[in-house]
Amino acid sequence: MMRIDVITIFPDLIRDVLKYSIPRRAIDAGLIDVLAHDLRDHADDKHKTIDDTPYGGGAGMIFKPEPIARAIETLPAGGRVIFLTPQGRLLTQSVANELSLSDHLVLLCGHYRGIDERVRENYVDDEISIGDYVLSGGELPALILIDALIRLIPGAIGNAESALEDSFQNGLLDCAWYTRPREFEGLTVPEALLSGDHKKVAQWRRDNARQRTLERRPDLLE
Ligand code: 4G3
Repeated sequence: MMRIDVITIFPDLIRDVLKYSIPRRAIDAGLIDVLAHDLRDHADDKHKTIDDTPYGGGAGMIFKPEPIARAIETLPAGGRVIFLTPQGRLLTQSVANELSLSDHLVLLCGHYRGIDERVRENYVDDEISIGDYVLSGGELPALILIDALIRLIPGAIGNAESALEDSFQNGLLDCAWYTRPREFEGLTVPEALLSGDHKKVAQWRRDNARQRTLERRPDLLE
C-alpha cells in the first residue's frame, strides 16, 4: 500500500478534499493512506510561529526551517520528500506515472514566498510544479498530485475508465465522446460510432484523437 504524508498549515483542507469520489473510495478500500500533518504542531513557541520575514528585507514571509525539519523527522524514514513550488519540474502524466511507483511520499506545502533554502537543501528530494502560475499555497498542487497518483493505483478506478486508456497515456488528447440522444439541437452523432463495427469505432476514435491533438496541442505530436 502506498503512503502519502502531507505537511501543511491547513491539514483539514487536505482531508476534506479527499472525502469525495475516487480518492475517497481508494482510501476506504485501503489502496492508499493519506495523512495530513499540521506544521504548527512543530512550532516551538506558544504562538505556534512557523514563518518569519526574509533576511535582506522584502515583502512576504518565509517558512522557518526548524518546524519543517521536525515535522519530517517525526515521520518514518525513507519517504521521498516532494516540495510543491512554481520552481519545480512540471507535473505531466509521465511524472505522475514515475511517482506512482513510490511506496512513501512526503508532500511539503509552502505559502507566501516558500521555505528557507537550507531546509530545502537538506530535506527535499524533489520539487514539483503543477503549472506556470502562482497560487496562495502548495495545498491545491499537493491535492492535484495526490489525485493524479490515486487514479493510477490498480483497482482505484473501474475497468471501463481504465487509466491506461486515458488521454495522455498514449501521448494524445482524448477523442470526442457522445451519448444519447442521437440528435441534440440539430447535431448528430458521427455515423461510425453507431455502426456497431468495433474496428470502425476504434479507427474513428484514433483519427479523432490525432486530429484534435494536431489542432489543439501540436506540441504533443513533437
Ligand atoms: C513555494 C506551487 C510555494 C514558493 C505552490 C509559492 C504554485 C505552485 C509557494 C512559492 C504555489 C505550482 C506556494 N503556487 N505552480 N504557492 O505548483 O513562491
